[in-house]
Amino acid sequence: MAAALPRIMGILNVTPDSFSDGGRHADPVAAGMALREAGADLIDVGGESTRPGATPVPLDEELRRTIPVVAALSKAGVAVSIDTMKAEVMRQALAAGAVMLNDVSALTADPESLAVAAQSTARVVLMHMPGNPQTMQALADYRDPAAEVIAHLAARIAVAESAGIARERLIADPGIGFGKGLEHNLAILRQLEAFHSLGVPLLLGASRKSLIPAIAGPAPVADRLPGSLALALRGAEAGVAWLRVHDVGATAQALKVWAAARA
Ligand code: HH2
Repeated sequence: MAAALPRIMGILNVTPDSFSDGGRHADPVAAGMALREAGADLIDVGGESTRPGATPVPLDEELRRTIPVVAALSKAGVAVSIDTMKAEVMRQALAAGAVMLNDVSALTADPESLAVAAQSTARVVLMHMPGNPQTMQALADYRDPAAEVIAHLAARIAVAESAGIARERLIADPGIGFGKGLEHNLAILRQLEAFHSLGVPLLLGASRKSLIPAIAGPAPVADRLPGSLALALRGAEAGVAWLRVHDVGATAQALKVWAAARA
């Protein structure tokens, strides 16, 4: 029997400065519902851009942006994850109904986030990023990118487990574009299967990222759907459990057609 298709995490950035959809949603709740209609299994709500060099957002502002959206979508029966590095945002998002915590710092940025995650029953995405969004590109230095990212994620999984987060709740993500140059991203994508050695489901977030024009030539963010689909299918081929994408309907179609046309 063919392996299960990846599930789709639809991106809902409620930020003025996200690299691809910043400031686009006049009504974020309606935008989230539309992503669900288009085939998203879960909506990832984020109130702080993590693009290289992005300005950190104060706690109050991040709460103001995200919590009403998490609450409204959860109330409408939509599964929601919260994309944050702040324990208090996690805490309030969980209280508002979030079922997944997505932390690009793998629960390192805030000393309280391990405990908040441990006390919840939510799924937890641990992503690889060296340093933080301000410093990560300067830290893009690897001899064997895939092996080093796997080792970092294995260490974070061990820390999470010792803090009381059951392995069954963990998801690992190589963090495409986070403190990585083109060659590093490509090495990881080519060796994606090796990440299964971590023993937890995998998530891939490559949608609209700058490796696409770096590979294929200049394309503004709005014109990166073909490359995004190619990367989503690479993730599916490698057996990732989750794809984090902006273009939910197009990704769902690509996955269905790809799966049907395989043996
Ligand atoms: N990428 C971004 C943000 N959060 N979370 C996970 N788990 N994996 C990723 O690859 C990932 C992520 C960056 O993309 P986006 O949300 O579109 O932009 P921004 O950070 O500028 O809001």
